[in-house]
Amino acid sequence: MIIQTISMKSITAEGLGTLSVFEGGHDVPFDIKRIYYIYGAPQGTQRGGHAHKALRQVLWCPYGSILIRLDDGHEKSEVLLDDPAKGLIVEHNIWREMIWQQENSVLCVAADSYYEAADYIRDYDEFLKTVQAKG
Ligand code: T46
Repeated sequence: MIIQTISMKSITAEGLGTLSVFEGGHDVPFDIKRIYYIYGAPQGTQRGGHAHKALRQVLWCPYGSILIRLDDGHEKSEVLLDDPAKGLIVEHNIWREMIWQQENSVLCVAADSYYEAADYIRDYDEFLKTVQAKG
């Protein structure tokens, strides 16, 4: 499985912290239509457990540490988001799980489409059939 990460442009001002930035269509390979974020989760929280039929997203963790498990139906991989300037591109047809390594870690997501419940595959066997049918 090819893991696509981005290293955000980061500008540090002495004594004033760091500003990190990425742009849709430039630093990530799609335009951004929706942003959501997940916070207030205790350590050990596991979310996800689904794939998307078409949605493409970039995930990043501006605070804390979150393990992202990816599965394309053939191969599994893991990426640790523990650097506010690191982004992970998650393409469609990838089963994902997110596991909070640290309480109050924040997961931010920028997506290429508006929310659509019908775009989710929440059953793992259905996911496997979908990706295996595509070869
Ligand atoms: C994903 C991972 C990384 C909405 O109403 N609008 C939205 O834009 C989103 C993202 C969710 N929802 C509703 C649907 C559920 O009733 O919020 C509830 C929680 O969603 P879900 O259980 O899918 O949350 P996660 O953390 O398992 O997954 C989320 C995204 O849904 C998913 O697209 O890739 O984060």
